[in-house]
Amino acid sequence: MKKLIITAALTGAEVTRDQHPALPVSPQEIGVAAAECAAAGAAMVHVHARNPDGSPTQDQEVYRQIIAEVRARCDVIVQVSTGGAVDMTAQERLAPVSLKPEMATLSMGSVNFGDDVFMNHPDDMAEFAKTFKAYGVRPELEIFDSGMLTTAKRWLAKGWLDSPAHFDLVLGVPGAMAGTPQALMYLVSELPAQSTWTVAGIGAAQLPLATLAMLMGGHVRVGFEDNVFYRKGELANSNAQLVARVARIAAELDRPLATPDEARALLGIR
Ligand code: KMH
Ligand code: ZN
Repeated sequence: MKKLIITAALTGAEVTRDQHPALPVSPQEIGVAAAECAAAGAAMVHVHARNPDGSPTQDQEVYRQIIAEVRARCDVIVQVSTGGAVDMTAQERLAPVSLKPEMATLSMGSVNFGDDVFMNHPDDMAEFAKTFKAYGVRPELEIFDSGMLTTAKRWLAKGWLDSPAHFDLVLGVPGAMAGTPQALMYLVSELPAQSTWTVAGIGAAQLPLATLAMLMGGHVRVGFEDNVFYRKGELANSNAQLVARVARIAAELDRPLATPDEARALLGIR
């Protein structure tokens, strides 16, 4: 059966300690959370950096510390964010790529993001894609809406992105594509052949879309960045608790979990 890559999106840029008191914020807390998620079955962590006051930052030094704290504890793939937060400049967002992380996110277009706009000007995206290539960083293409997939396909055809690509289908952001099975099935039907993909369902969409993705042969992202609840009205204890639930369902669905090295092979990470 096809191995399942679980990604834990540990912190994000928007979630606050008011929303979840156990949100990992410091590099050390992120390292500890990553190790707990690895023990629960995650092969990858998606990380965002924060300042000591909890505000989001793309400071390279903080990312360097995060990667070191994770590496000191476990062998999961560390995927850094270049999405950052909505008010950051493109140059700011790109900073952690020069650390040559194994993987980084690359958003494929602009979208309303709650009450804000997540801007990804084509010129900035082209600069991101060039920089990823220069540093040998494998991109995960973030798809928040269907037009972004059309753009990704154009860029793959031009050679601005390498094939086969790996996609993250982010569904349920207010202002973007809905967190529904229909939306997931449509996007998957439009993916280029040979692509790999994962789904990040936001809020209440996390568990149903994760389960559907496992059935469809895709991979799964869970974690506090996308959802802090275990079920309606009940906070999850930890990121690892959300990973462990997916791992249990995966066992029932005959999707053995990929180790970090198996995930590297599946995703074409050198
Ligand atoms: N914080 C969002 C505006 C990513 O990590 O690449 C963008 C985001 C995507 O989180
Ligand atoms: Zn993110």
